[in-house]
Amino acid sequence: MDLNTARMKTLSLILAGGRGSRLKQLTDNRSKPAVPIAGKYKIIDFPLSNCINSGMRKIAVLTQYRSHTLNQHVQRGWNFLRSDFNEFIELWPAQQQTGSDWYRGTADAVYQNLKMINDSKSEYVLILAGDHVYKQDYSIMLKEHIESGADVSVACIEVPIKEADQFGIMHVDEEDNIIAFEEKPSDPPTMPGNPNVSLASMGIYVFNAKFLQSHLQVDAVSTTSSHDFGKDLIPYFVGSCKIKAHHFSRSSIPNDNYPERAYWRDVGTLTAYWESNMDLTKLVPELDLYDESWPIRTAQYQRPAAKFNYNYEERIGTALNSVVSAGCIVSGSTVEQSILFNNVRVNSYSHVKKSVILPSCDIGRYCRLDRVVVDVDTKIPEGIVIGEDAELDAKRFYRNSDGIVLVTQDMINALL
Ligand code: ADQ
Ligand code: ADP
Repeated sequence: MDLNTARMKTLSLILAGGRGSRLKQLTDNRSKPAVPIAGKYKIIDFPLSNCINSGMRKIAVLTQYRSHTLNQHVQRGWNFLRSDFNEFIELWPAQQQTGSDWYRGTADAVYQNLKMINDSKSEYVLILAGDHVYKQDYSIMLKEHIESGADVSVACIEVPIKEADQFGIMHVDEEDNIIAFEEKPSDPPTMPGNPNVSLASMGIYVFNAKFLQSHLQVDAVSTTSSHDFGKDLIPYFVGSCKIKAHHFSRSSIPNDNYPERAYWRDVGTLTAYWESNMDLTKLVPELDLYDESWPIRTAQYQRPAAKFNYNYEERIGTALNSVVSAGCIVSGSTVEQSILFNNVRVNSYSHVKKSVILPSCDIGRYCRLDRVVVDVDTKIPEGIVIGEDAELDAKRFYRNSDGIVLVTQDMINALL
Protein backbone atom coordinates (compact mmCIF):
# COMPACT_ATOMS: atom_id res chain seq x y z
CA MET A 1 0.00 0.00 0.00
CA ASP A 2 1.43 3.39 -0.88
CA LEU A 3 1.65 6.01 1.83
CA ASN A 4 -1.13 8.15 0.45
CA THR A 5 -3.57 5.26 0.52
CA ALA A 6 -2.40 4.34 4.01
CA ARG A 7 -3.04 7.89 5.22
CA MET A 8 -6.54 7.77 3.80
CA LYS A 9 -7.14 4.50 5.59
CA THR A 10 -6.04 5.92 8.92
CA LEU A 11 -8.39 7.30 11.55
CA SER A 12 -6.80 9.70 14.03
CA LEU A 13 -8.26 9.81 17.53
CA ILE A 14 -7.25 12.66 19.79
CA LEU A 15 -7.79 11.81 23.46
CA ALA A 16 -8.91 15.10 24.94
CA GLY A 17 -10.96 14.14 27.94
CA GLY A 18 -8.47 14.33 30.78
CA ARG A 19 -8.48 17.02 33.42
CA GLY A 20 -4.75 17.59 33.92
CA SER A 21 -5.15 18.30 37.63
CA ARG A 22 -1.51 19.27 38.12
CA LEU A 23 -2.28 22.51 36.29
CA LYS A 24 -4.31 23.52 39.35
CA GLN A 25 -6.98 26.17 38.87
CA LEU A 26 -6.09 26.53 35.16
CA THR A 27 -8.14 23.37 34.55
CA ASP A 28 -10.97 24.16 36.97
CA ASN A 29 -13.27 25.12 34.12
CA ARG A 30 -11.66 23.53 31.08
CA SER A 31 -9.88 20.33 30.13
CA LYS A 32 -6.13 20.48 29.64
CA PRO A 33 -6.30 20.35 25.81
CA ALA A 34 -8.37 23.57 25.99
CA VAL A 35 -5.77 25.48 28.03
CA PRO A 36 -4.47 28.50 26.09
CA ILE A 37 -0.80 28.32 25.11
CA ALA A 38 1.79 30.26 23.10
CA GLY A 39 -0.12 33.55 22.79
CA LYS A 40 -2.95 32.62 20.48
CA TYR A 41 -3.43 28.85 20.59
CA LYS A 42 -4.98 26.13 22.70
CA ILE A 43 -2.92 23.03 23.40
CA ILE A 44 -5.11 20.87 21.15
CA ASP A 45 -4.16 23.02 18.15
CA PHE A 46 -0.80 21.20 18.10
CA PRO A 47 -2.01 17.62 17.51
CA LEU A 48 -4.78 18.92 15.22
CA SER A 49 -2.31 20.93 13.12
CA ASN A 50 0.08 17.98 13.02
CA CYS A 51 -2.73 15.79 11.69
CA ILE A 52 -3.66 18.23 8.94
CA ASN A 53 -0.02 18.86 7.98
CA SER A 54 0.69 15.09 7.97
CA GLY A 55 -2.20 14.45 5.59
CA MET A 56 -4.24 12.60 8.25
CA ARG A 57 -7.66 14.07 7.62
CA LYS A 58 -10.11 11.76 9.34
CA ILE A 59 -9.97 13.01 12.86
CA ALA A 60 -12.12 12.48 15.94
CA VAL A 61 -11.60 14.40 19.17
CA LEU A 62 -12.72 12.37 22.21
CA THR A 63 -13.93 14.69 24.94
CA GLN A 64 -15.27 14.27 28.43
CA TYR A 65 -14.15 16.52 31.28
CA ARG A 66 -15.54 20.12 31.19
CA SER A 67 -15.43 20.18 27.44
CA HIS A 68 -17.45 23.31 26.65
CA THR A 69 -14.60 25.62 25.60
CA LEU A 70 -12.85 22.75 23.84
CA ASN A 71 -15.97 21.91 21.81
CA GLN A 72 -16.48 25.56 20.99
CA HIS A 73 -12.88 25.95 19.86
CA VAL A 74 -12.93 22.86 17.63
CA GLN A 75 -16.31 23.79 16.14
CA ARG A 76 -15.34 27.39 15.43
CA GLY A 77 -11.79 26.89 14.27
CA TRP A 78 -11.56 23.42 12.83
CA ASN A 79 -14.62 22.79 10.70
CA PHE A 80 -13.00 23.41 7.33
CA LEU A 81 -12.54 19.82 6.10
CA ARG A 82 -14.79 18.53 3.35
CA SER A 83 -16.93 15.52 4.18
CA ASP A 84 -17.60 15.02 0.48
CA PHE A 85 -13.87 14.25 0.15
CA ASN A 86 -14.22 11.89 3.12
CA GLU A 87 -12.25 14.24 5.36
CA PHE A 88 -13.56 15.33 8.75
CA ILE A 89 -12.83 16.61 12.22
CA GLU A 90 -15.56 15.42 14.57
CA LEU A 91 -16.17 15.73 18.28
CA TRP A 92 -16.93 12.43 19.98
CA PRO A 93 -18.11 13.22 23.49
CA ALA A 94 -18.54 10.50 26.13
CA GLN A 95 -22.17 9.44 25.73
CA GLN A 96 -22.47 6.08 27.48
CA GLN A 97 -22.65 4.20 24.20
CA THR A 98 -21.72 0.83 25.66
CA GLY A 99 -23.35 0.99 29.08
CA SER A 100 -23.80 3.34 31.97
CA ASP A 101 -20.12 4.32 32.32
CA TRP A 102 -18.50 7.50 31.15
CA TYR A 103 -15.02 6.94 29.72
CA ARG A 104 -13.29 4.85 32.38
CA GLY A 105 -9.80 5.44 30.97
CA THR A 106 -8.03 6.15 27.68
CA ALA A 107 -8.58 2.63 26.31
CA ASP A 108 -12.22 2.71 27.33
CA ALA A 109 -12.66 6.04 25.56
CA VAL A 110 -11.63 4.33 22.33
CA TYR A 111 -13.60 1.16 23.13
CA GLN A 112 -16.84 3.11 23.58
CA ASN A 113 -16.43 4.45 20.05
CA LEU A 114 -15.67 1.13 18.33
CA LYS A 115 -18.84 1.28 16.29
CA MET A 116 -17.83 4.59 14.75
CA ILE A 117 -14.28 3.35 14.26
CA ASN A 118 -15.60 0.32 12.36
CA ASP A 119 -17.94 2.48 10.33
CA SER A 120 -14.94 4.51 9.17
CA LYS A 121 -13.51 1.30 7.57
CA SER A 122 -10.02 2.29 8.63
CA GLU A 123 -7.09 -0.09 8.55
CA TYR A 124 -4.98 1.92 10.96
CA VAL A 125 -5.83 3.93 14.04
CA LEU A 126 -3.53 6.71 15.20
CA ILE A 127 -4.07 7.55 18.87
CA LEU A 128 -2.87 10.92 20.10
CA ALA A 129 -2.92 12.85 23.35
CA GLY A 130 -4.62 16.22 23.21
CA ASP A 131 -2.26 17.87 25.61
CA HIS A 132 1.27 17.92 24.17
CA VAL A 133 3.14 20.73 22.44
CA TYR A 134 5.27 19.52 19.51
CA LYS A 135 5.49 19.23 15.74
CA GLN A 136 5.46 15.76 14.26
CA ASP A 137 4.82 14.24 10.85
CA TYR A 138 2.65 11.30 11.81
CA SER A 139 2.84 9.88 8.28
CA ILE A 140 6.51 8.99 8.87
CA MET A 141 5.50 7.02 11.97
CA LEU A 142 2.67 5.36 10.01
CA LYS A 143 5.08 4.38 7.22
CA GLU A 144 7.52 2.87 9.70
CA HIS A 145 4.68 1.02 11.41
CA ILE A 146 3.49 -0.54 8.16
CA GLU A 147 6.97 -1.46 6.93
CA SER A 148 7.86 -3.14 10.22
CA GLY A 149 4.77 -5.34 10.21
CA ALA A 150 4.01 -4.38 13.81
CA ASP A 151 0.61 -4.79 15.48
CA VAL A 152 1.19 -1.57 17.37
CA SER A 153 3.87 1.14 17.38
CA VAL A 154 4.57 3.51 20.26
CA ALA A 155 6.31 6.86 19.72
CA CYS A 156 9.17 7.41 22.14
CA ILE A 157 11.59 10.11 23.21
CA GLU A 158 14.56 10.23 25.56
CA VAL A 159 13.79 12.10 28.79
CA PRO A 160 16.04 13.08 31.71
CA ILE A 161 15.96 10.50 34.49
CA LYS A 162 14.54 13.02 36.98
CA GLU A 163 11.37 13.39 34.88
CA ALA A 164 11.06 9.72 33.95
CA ASP A 165 8.62 8.78 36.72
CA GLN A 166 5.91 10.81 34.96
CA PHE A 167 5.95 8.65 31.82
CA GLY A 168 5.63 5.11 30.56
CA ILE A 169 9.24 3.90 30.35
CA MET A 170 10.43 1.24 27.92
CA HIS A 171 13.38 -0.85 26.86
CA VAL A 172 13.93 -1.73 23.20
CA ASP A 173 16.21 -4.22 21.41
CA GLU A 174 18.46 -3.42 18.40
CA GLU A 175 15.46 -3.68 16.08
CA ASP A 176 13.32 -1.35 18.21
CA ASN A 177 11.05 -4.10 19.46
CA ILE A 178 9.74 -3.03 22.86
CA ILE A 179 10.96 -5.66 25.32
CA ALA A 180 9.89 -4.03 28.59
CA PHE A 181 7.40 -1.33 29.56
CA GLU A 182 6.43 0.11 32.89
CA GLU A 183 3.92 2.94 33.42
CA LYS A 184 5.25 5.76 35.62
CA PRO A 185 7.82 3.66 37.50
CA SER A 186 8.92 5.07 40.86
CA ASP A 187 12.48 3.94 40.15
CA PRO A 188 12.78 4.42 36.37
CA PRO A 189 15.25 2.24 34.47
CA THR A 190 17.72 4.15 32.28
CA MET A 191 18.87 3.50 28.73
CA PRO A 192 21.74 1.04 28.32
CA GLY A 193 25.04 2.94 28.40
CA ASN A 194 23.39 6.20 29.49
CA PRO A 195 22.53 6.49 33.18
CA ASN A 196 21.04 9.99 32.74
CA VAL A 197 18.15 9.29 30.39
CA SER A 198 15.19 6.94 30.08
CA LEU A 199 13.21 6.07 26.96
CA ALA A 200 9.67 7.39 27.45
CA SER A 201 6.41 6.70 25.67
CA MET A 202 4.84 9.86 24.24
CA GLY A 203 1.37 8.36 24.55
CA ILE A 204 1.16 8.28 20.72
CA TYR A 205 0.21 4.92 19.23
CA VAL A 206 -0.41 3.49 15.75
CA PHE A 207 -2.55 0.35 15.80
CA ASN A 208 -3.72 -2.04 13.14
CA ALA A 209 -7.46 -1.45 13.45
CA LYS A 210 -8.50 -5.11 13.77
CA PHE A 211 -5.86 -5.81 16.39
CA LEU A 212 -6.97 -2.78 18.39
CA GLN A 213 -10.60 -3.79 18.23
CA SER A 214 -10.08 -7.35 19.44
CA HIS A 215 -7.93 -6.28 22.39
CA LEU A 216 -10.23 -3.45 23.43
CA GLN A 217 -13.10 -5.93 23.57
CA VAL A 218 -11.11 -8.17 25.91
CA ASP A 219 -9.95 -5.26 28.05
CA ALA A 220 -13.48 -3.86 28.36
CA VAL A 221 -14.72 -6.88 30.29
CA SER A 222 -11.62 -7.33 32.43
CA THR A 223 -12.39 -6.71 36.08
CA THR A 224 -8.76 -6.00 36.98
CA SER A 225 -8.04 -3.45 34.26
CA SER A 226 -8.19 0.32 34.70
CA HIS A 227 -8.81 0.49 30.93
CA ASP A 228 -5.82 2.69 30.27
CA PHE A 229 -3.36 2.29 27.38
CA GLY A 230 -0.30 3.10 29.46
CA LYS A 231 -1.27 1.18 32.58
CA ASP A 232 -2.95 -1.89 31.10
CA LEU A 233 -2.78 -2.51 27.37
CA ILE A 234 0.75 -1.49 26.38
CA PRO A 235 2.42 -3.49 29.23
CA TYR A 236 0.21 -6.46 28.30
CA PHE A 237 1.30 -6.31 24.63
CA VAL A 238 5.00 -6.55 25.51
CA GLY A 239 5.97 -10.17 24.98
CA SER A 240 2.56 -11.14 23.62
CA CYS A 241 2.54 -9.43 20.22
CA LYS A 242 4.65 -7.36 17.82
CA ILE A 243 5.08 -4.00 19.51
CA LYS A 244 7.60 -1.52 18.10
CA ALA A 245 9.09 1.76 19.26
CA HIS A 246 9.12 4.67 16.84
CA HIS A 247 11.79 7.26 17.65
CA PHE A 248 10.31 10.77 17.63
CA SER A 249 13.57 12.19 16.24
CA ARG A 250 12.73 10.48 12.92
CA SER A 251 9.38 12.22 12.47
CA SER A 252 9.70 15.48 14.40
CA ILE A 253 9.70 18.61 12.27
CA PRO A 254 13.25 19.94 12.43
CA ASN A 255 14.13 23.42 13.60
CA ASP A 256 17.20 24.54 11.61
CA ASN A 257 18.49 26.44 14.63
CA TYR A 258 18.42 23.33 16.84
CA PRO A 259 19.10 20.46 14.42
CA GLU A 260 20.03 18.10 17.27
CA ARG A 261 16.91 18.58 19.36
CA ALA A 262 13.36 17.46 18.80
CA TYR A 263 10.94 19.66 20.77
CA TRP A 264 8.16 17.90 22.70
CA ARG A 265 6.56 19.05 25.92
CA ASP A 266 3.92 17.50 28.11
CA VAL A 267 2.96 20.76 29.81
CA GLY A 268 1.58 18.84 32.76
CA THR A 269 2.62 21.03 35.68
CA LEU A 270 2.33 24.76 36.30
CA THR A 271 6.11 25.12 36.05
CA ALA A 272 6.26 23.16 32.77
CA TYR A 273 3.41 25.29 31.44
CA TRP A 274 5.11 28.52 32.44
CA GLU A 275 8.44 27.35 31.02
CA SER A 276 7.04 26.29 27.67
CA ASN A 277 5.46 29.73 27.29
CA MET A 278 8.67 31.42 28.44
CA ASP A 279 10.64 29.39 25.85
CA LEU A 280 8.86 31.40 23.17
CA THR A 281 10.27 34.70 24.45
CA LYS A 282 13.87 33.53 23.86
CA LEU A 283 15.84 35.13 21.06
CA VAL A 284 15.63 31.90 19.05
CA PRO A 285 12.96 29.61 20.53
CA GLU A 286 13.26 25.84 20.16
CA LEU A 287 9.65 25.67 19.03
CA ASP A 288 9.51 27.57 15.74
CA LEU A 289 6.00 28.96 15.29
CA TYR A 290 7.14 31.09 12.36
CA ASP A 291 7.96 28.17 10.05
CA GLU A 292 5.43 28.45 7.25
CA SER A 293 6.06 24.92 6.05
CA TRP A 294 4.42 23.45 9.19
CA PRO A 295 1.78 26.00 10.24
CA ILE A 296 0.05 25.71 13.59
CA ARG A 297 -3.57 26.69 13.08
CA THR A 298 -6.17 27.86 15.54
CA ALA A 299 -9.64 29.39 15.74
CA GLN A 300 -9.15 32.95 14.46
CA TYR A 301 -11.27 35.89 15.53
CA GLN A 302 -11.41 39.42 14.17
CA ARG A 303 -9.06 41.48 16.30
CA PRO A 304 -7.10 44.68 15.79
CA ALA A 305 -3.29 44.71 15.85
CA ALA A 306 -1.37 45.09 19.11
CA LYS A 307 -0.71 48.70 20.16
CA PHE A 308 1.98 50.33 22.30
CA ASN A 309 1.50 53.76 23.87
CA TYR A 310 4.83 55.25 24.90
CA ASN A 311 5.02 57.82 27.67
CA TYR A 312 7.83 60.07 26.38
CA GLU A 313 8.20 62.02 29.63
CA GLU A 314 8.62 58.97 31.85
CA ARG A 315 10.11 56.81 29.06
CA ILE A 316 7.83 53.85 29.62
CA GLY A 317 5.44 52.02 27.36
CA THR A 318 7.05 49.14 25.58
CA ALA A 319 7.50 45.36 25.42
CA LEU A 320 10.98 43.80 25.43
CA ASN A 321 11.78 40.22 24.42
CA SER A 322 8.09 39.45 24.61
CA VAL A 323 5.35 37.89 22.55
CA VAL A 324 2.35 40.20 22.22
CA SER A 325 -0.80 38.90 20.55
CA ALA A 326 -3.55 40.62 18.58
CA GLY A 327 -5.91 42.98 20.37
CA CYS A 328 -3.41 43.88 23.14
CA ILE A 329 -2.70 47.42 24.34
CA VAL A 330 0.44 48.11 26.36
CA SER A 331 0.05 51.66 27.56
CA GLY A 332 2.69 53.56 29.54
CA SER A 333 3.91 50.32 31.12
CA THR A 334 6.77 47.86 30.65
CA VAL A 335 6.38 44.26 29.56
CA GLU A 336 9.55 42.21 29.74
CA GLN A 337 10.25 38.54 28.80
CA SER A 338 6.54 37.89 28.94
CA ILE A 339 3.81 36.55 26.78
CA LEU A 340 0.55 38.45 26.37
CA PHE A 341 -2.32 36.44 24.87
CA ASN A 342 -5.09 38.07 22.83
CA ASN A 343 -6.89 41.18 24.07
CA VAL A 344 -4.74 41.91 27.12
CA ARG A 345 -4.45 45.43 28.57
CA VAL A 346 -1.44 46.53 30.59
CA ASN A 347 -2.06 49.96 32.08
CA SER A 348 0.29 52.81 32.98
CA TYR A 349 3.19 52.48 35.43
CA SER A 350 2.91 48.71 35.64
CA HIS A 351 5.78 46.31 35.15
CA VAL A 352 5.11 42.78 33.91
CA LYS A 353 8.13 40.50 33.91
CA LYS A 354 8.59 36.78 33.05
CA SER A 355 4.83 36.35 33.14
CA VAL A 356 2.16 34.59 31.13
CA ILE A 357 -0.99 36.71 30.77
CA LEU A 358 -3.89 34.74 29.28
CA PRO A 359 -6.59 36.23 26.98
CA SER A 360 -8.70 39.23 27.97
CA CYS A 361 -6.84 40.06 31.18
CA ASP A 362 -6.53 43.62 32.41
CA ILE A 363 -3.52 44.62 34.51
CA GLY A 364 -4.35 47.82 36.41
CA ARG A 365 -2.04 50.77 37.01
CA TYR A 366 1.03 50.54 39.27
CA CYS A 367 1.09 46.73 39.36
CA ARG A 368 4.28 44.67 39.46
CA LEU A 369 4.16 41.03 38.31
CA ASP A 370 7.16 38.69 38.25
CA ARG A 371 6.91 34.96 37.28
CA VAL A 372 3.12 35.01 37.34
CA VAL A 373 0.53 33.12 35.28
CA VAL A 374 -2.74 35.08 35.10
CA ASP A 375 -5.84 33.04 34.13
CA VAL A 376 -8.22 34.11 31.34
CA ASP A 377 -10.34 37.22 31.89
CA THR A 378 -8.77 38.29 35.19
CA LYS A 379 -8.72 41.95 36.26
CA ILE A 380 -5.69 42.69 38.42
CA PRO A 381 -6.61 45.75 40.51
CA GLU A 382 -4.43 48.85 40.66
CA GLY A 383 -1.24 48.61 42.73
CA ILE A 384 -1.08 44.81 43.22
CA VAL A 385 2.43 43.39 43.55
CA ILE A 386 2.90 39.66 42.85
CA GLY A 387 6.14 37.68 42.85
CA GLU A 388 8.12 39.63 45.42
CA ASP A 389 6.82 38.30 48.75
CA ALA A 390 6.57 34.51 48.71
CA GLU A 391 4.59 34.24 51.93
CA LEU A 392 2.02 36.84 50.95
CA ASP A 393 1.67 35.32 47.46
CA ALA A 394 1.07 31.85 48.90
CA LYS A 395 -1.63 33.26 51.16
CA ARG A 396 -3.47 35.15 48.45
CA PHE A 397 -2.87 33.07 45.33
CA TYR A 398 -1.56 29.64 44.31
CA ARG A 399 2.24 29.59 44.55
CA ASN A 400 4.15 26.40 43.72
CA SER A 401 7.51 25.27 45.11
CA ASP A 402 9.33 26.69 42.07
CA GLY A 403 7.96 30.13 42.89
CA ILE A 404 5.51 30.36 39.99
CA VAL A 405 2.32 32.13 41.08
CA LEU A 406 -1.06 31.42 39.48
CA VAL A 407 -3.74 34.11 39.77
CA THR A 408 -7.40 33.70 38.84
CA GLN A 409 -10.37 36.10 39.03
CA ASP A 410 -11.81 34.04 41.89
CA MET A 411 -8.64 34.61 43.92
CA ILE A 412 -8.81 38.34 43.17
CA ASN A 413 -12.48 38.43 44.21
CA ALA A 414 -11.55 36.82 47.52
CA LEU A 415 -9.14 39.71 48.17
CA LEU A 416 -11.61 42.48 47.49
P1 ADQ B 1 -0.61 10.39 30.94
O1 ADQ B 1 -0.28 11.65 30.22
O2 ADQ B 1 -0.56 10.39 32.41
O3 ADQ B 1 0.31 9.18 30.38
P2 ADQ B 1 -3.44 10.36 30.66
O4 ADQ B 1 -3.57 11.28 31.80
O5 ADQ B 1 -4.27 9.14 30.65
O6 ADQ B 1 -1.99 9.84 30.44
O7 ADQ B 1 -3.71 11.24 29.37
C1 ADQ B 1 -3.49 10.87 28.03
C2 ADQ B 1 -4.43 11.65 27.15
O8 ADQ B 1 -5.71 11.11 27.24
C3 ADQ B 1 -4.58 13.13 27.51
O9 ADQ B 1 -4.65 13.89 26.35
C4 ADQ B 1 -5.90 13.19 28.28
O10 ADQ B 1 -6.54 14.43 28.09
C5 ADQ B 1 -6.66 12.07 27.61
N1 ADQ B 1 -7.59 11.40 28.52
C6 ADQ B 1 -7.38 10.98 29.80
N2 ADQ B 1 -8.47 10.38 30.29
C7 ADQ B 1 -9.40 10.40 29.30
C8 ADQ B 1 -10.73 9.92 29.19
N3 ADQ B 1 -11.32 9.30 30.20
N4 ADQ B 1 -11.38 10.14 28.03
C9 ADQ B 1 -10.78 10.75 26.99
N5 ADQ B 1 -9.53 11.21 27.04
C10 ADQ B 1 -8.84 11.03 28.17
C11 ADQ B 1 0.28 8.80 28.99
C12 ADQ B 1 0.80 7.36 28.86
C13 ADQ B 1 2.27 7.30 29.26
C14 ADQ B 1 3.05 8.31 28.43
C15 ADQ B 1 2.44 9.71 28.61
C16 ADQ B 1 3.12 10.73 27.73
O11 ADQ B 1 0.02 6.50 29.66
O12 ADQ B 1 2.78 5.98 29.06
O13 ADQ B 1 4.41 8.29 28.82
O14 ADQ B 1 1.06 9.68 28.25
O15 ADQ B 1 2.67 12.00 28.10
P1 ADP C 1 -5.47 -11.05 35.34
O1 ADP C 1 -4.47 -11.68 34.45
O2 ADP C 1 -4.88 -10.15 36.40
O3 ADP C 1 -6.50 -11.97 35.84
P2 ADP C 1 -6.59 -9.78 33.00
O4 ADP C 1 -6.85 -11.04 32.26
O5 ADP C 1 -7.69 -8.78 32.99
O6 ADP C 1 -6.28 -9.97 34.51
O7 ADP C 1 -5.28 -9.11 32.39
C1 ADP C 1 -4.46 -8.15 33.04
C2 ADP C 1 -4.38 -6.90 32.19
O8 ADP C 1 -4.02 -7.19 30.86
C3 ADP C 1 -5.69 -6.19 32.18
O9 ADP C 1 -5.43 -4.89 32.66
C4 ADP C 1 -6.13 -6.11 30.75
O10 ADP C 1 -6.37 -4.75 30.39
C5 ADP C 1 -4.93 -6.58 29.98
N1 ADP C 1 -5.37 -7.55 28.99
C6 ADP C 1 -5.69 -8.81 29.20
N2 ADP C 1 -6.01 -9.44 28.06
C7 ADP C 1 -5.89 -8.53 27.10
C8 ADP C 1 -6.05 -8.55 25.69
N3 ADP C 1 -6.40 -9.62 24.99
N4 ADP C 1 -5.86 -7.40 25.03
C9 ADP C 1 -5.50 -6.30 25.69
N5 ADP C 1 -5.29 -6.22 27.00
C10 ADP C 1 -5.48 -7.33 27.70
